Amino acid sequence: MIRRTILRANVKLPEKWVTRANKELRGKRTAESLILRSSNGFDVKPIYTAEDVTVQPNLPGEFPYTRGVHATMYTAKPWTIRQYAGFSTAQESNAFYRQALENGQQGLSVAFDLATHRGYDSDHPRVVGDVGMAGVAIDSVEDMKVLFDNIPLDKVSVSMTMNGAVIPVLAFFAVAAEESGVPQEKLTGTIQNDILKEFMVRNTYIFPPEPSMRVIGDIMAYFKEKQPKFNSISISGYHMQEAGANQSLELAFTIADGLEYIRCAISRGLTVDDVAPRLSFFFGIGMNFYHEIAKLRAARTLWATMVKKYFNPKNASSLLLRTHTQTSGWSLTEQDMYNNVVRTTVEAMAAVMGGAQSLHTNAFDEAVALPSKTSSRIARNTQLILQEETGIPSVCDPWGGSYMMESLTKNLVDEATKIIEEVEAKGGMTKCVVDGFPKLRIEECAAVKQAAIDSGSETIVGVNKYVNKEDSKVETLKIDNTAVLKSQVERLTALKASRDSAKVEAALAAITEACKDSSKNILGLAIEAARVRATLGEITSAMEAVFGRHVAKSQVIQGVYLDSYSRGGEEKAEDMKSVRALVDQFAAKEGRRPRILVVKMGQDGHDRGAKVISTGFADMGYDVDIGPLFQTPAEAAKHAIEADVHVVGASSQAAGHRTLVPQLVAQLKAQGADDIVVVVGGVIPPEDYEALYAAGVSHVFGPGSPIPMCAREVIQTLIKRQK
Ligand code: 2CP
Repeated sequence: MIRRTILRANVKLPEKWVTRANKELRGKRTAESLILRSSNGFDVKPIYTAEDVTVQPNLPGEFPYTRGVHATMYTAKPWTIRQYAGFSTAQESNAFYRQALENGQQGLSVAFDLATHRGYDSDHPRVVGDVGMAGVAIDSVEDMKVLFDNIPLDKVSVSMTMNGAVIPVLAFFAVAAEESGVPQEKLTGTIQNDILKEFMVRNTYIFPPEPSMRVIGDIMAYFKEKQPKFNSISISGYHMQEAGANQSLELAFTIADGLEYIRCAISRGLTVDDVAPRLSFFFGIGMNFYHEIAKLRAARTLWATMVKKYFNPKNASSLLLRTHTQTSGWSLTEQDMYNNVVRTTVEAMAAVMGGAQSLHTNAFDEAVALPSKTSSRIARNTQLILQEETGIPSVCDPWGGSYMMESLTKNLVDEATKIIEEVEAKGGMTKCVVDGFPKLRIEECAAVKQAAIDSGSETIVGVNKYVNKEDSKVETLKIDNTAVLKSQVERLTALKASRDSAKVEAALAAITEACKDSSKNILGLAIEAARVRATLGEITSAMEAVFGRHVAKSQVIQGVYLDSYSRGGEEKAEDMKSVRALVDQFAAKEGRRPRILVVKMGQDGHDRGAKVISTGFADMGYDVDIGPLFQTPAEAAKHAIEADVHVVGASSQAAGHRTLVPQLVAQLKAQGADDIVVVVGGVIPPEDYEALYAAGVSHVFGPGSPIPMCAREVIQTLIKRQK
């Protein structure tokens, strides 16, 4: 059963104020009607007073660190400007990093392509559409050396967003540094390595949950001995927010994941103080300004309190929640794209007013493409302006003591505590992830939010209100996927021809053996394999031989979209009914409901859009089938034919559509099913529409397309075909 997360603040308003407010409102509204009840499940009162504050927080640097992990915070050292980037080849990404560092960036953050994330070498047939597209392609230590060429790894800290193929990537990094003269003990940075949230939302896992936790245990143990300055995990709520979680779910599941990682370390014979000081966090920062600041304050409070309660560490550093933050990618819109600069600035302000240690600001064009040089510069400069022009860093926890901020912080702590206790009662996050309850809670939140936007009850400027009718076309960066693929395949061929195959085979066999024997450390052996030039795909396969590859189950939630959309008013309820009537009309003639298969092809695991669309279409009477993640076009076509669908809807968030969708259409045709209508939705730049139509796609729905409109256009097409 799905339970709605609603945080009802103390909605008592001061009597004296209510009298004044009602007088001012002259009977047009009541004072109580000014309480904001937003779709994220939180109430915000129009006025807060001393009565709302039950706890006055300690100073920054004091338990439970609500006001910050350092006494001096940004007055002594501002947050790190750490922009997440990577695309195409290692050579191109290296040039980009070096220029960014020259222009004010302070730390690096590597984005790998989806093939690398999922443990495939660039020449694997499953990844033709993914190589170099959403990040940089890394197949071996040779690529890693090019990536960091002329970057001093003993001075610049490096974050790497890697979870599935974390073992080969860490191994390549260590060997690349070693061969450039920097020993492992001097390396500073962070590896994301947060596999639990991958099963909930991000989906770039490789192995099933239990062996994945074994891998994390190995990494923590290895770092303690050999790479002690490196943060062993970046426990990430960011992706939960991107997938639709509200602040309390994001907070609770992230903190609960952190507790589970400490338990994992303890089960390996480590102590809380061996690992907790090098656990770091990562939160998303969206447009809910006050709550986002409160969320970071609540996160520090919760972590310190819970780690003390469950593990009672001796080292105070074990209690500190240090966090990276990123402005919300989901809040960016394709429509009137320059509005995104403003959104990102507001979100960045919330992140630093909340006391983040490190920040990535999104580029305004990321709603449709990888950032261009210009948009990357504006994103970086947004942070430089906040640091150097505004005076914001000159005060620690500037909102501390505000009636509203202290009240919101406490509400979030209380609500998240309830959810964490629910998780603990179920046996912790690994168990919850396996039974799927966090994923469903987040998906439900996403459907409610989307319906509120589609119905107009929540405003998105330029999308559902104040729409710009003039042309505001923006030039976006294009990656030549075919050229990157060709260059990677050539590099792989040359590597394989030049190495000692017997040594590679022995190193890989040792990894496979270690996967069967938990007293051995897989990372240590992978470093040996990287030294003799084993590839990322080979190291992954050596592990997969024992661990297997995880296949997730997808479920469609029903009812919540309809419910939330209908709250947008009578006109909206009628709108849904009229789509439903068309669906019924089709079904009456066809003898069955219109059936749609929603597919995700390639290695793109971002499934928020696919899930929300499935819920919305199901609520409008469609029969919905969701394909498993990571299908090839041939597999998707076969699935569509076997499920006897009328429509295939391909959801694309990682630029794979240009290669994969034409292949899907061709596969349907080749398998004699060209009567199946193909529609595409997601992050599709306008200049790609024509090519998709030419390939045989019937509709393209870009970001911000309301679901009832999509459902209506699709059913109208099906009805036309019936005649
Ligand atoms: C900082 N320091 C201070 C003070 N401030 N010392 C005294 N007084 C102060 N006021 C010290 C710290 O203790 C630390 O030293 C050093 O300065 C560096 O500061 P930091 O605050 O730790 O910053 P950092 O090195 O940048 O580290 C920040 C994080 C780290 C959060 C701990 O984990 C990090 O950089 N994470 C980034 C993760 C990331 O980029 N992820 C990519 C997301 P010591 O270390 O000696 O204590 S993109 C993901 C995409 C979207 C995806 O996943 O798909």
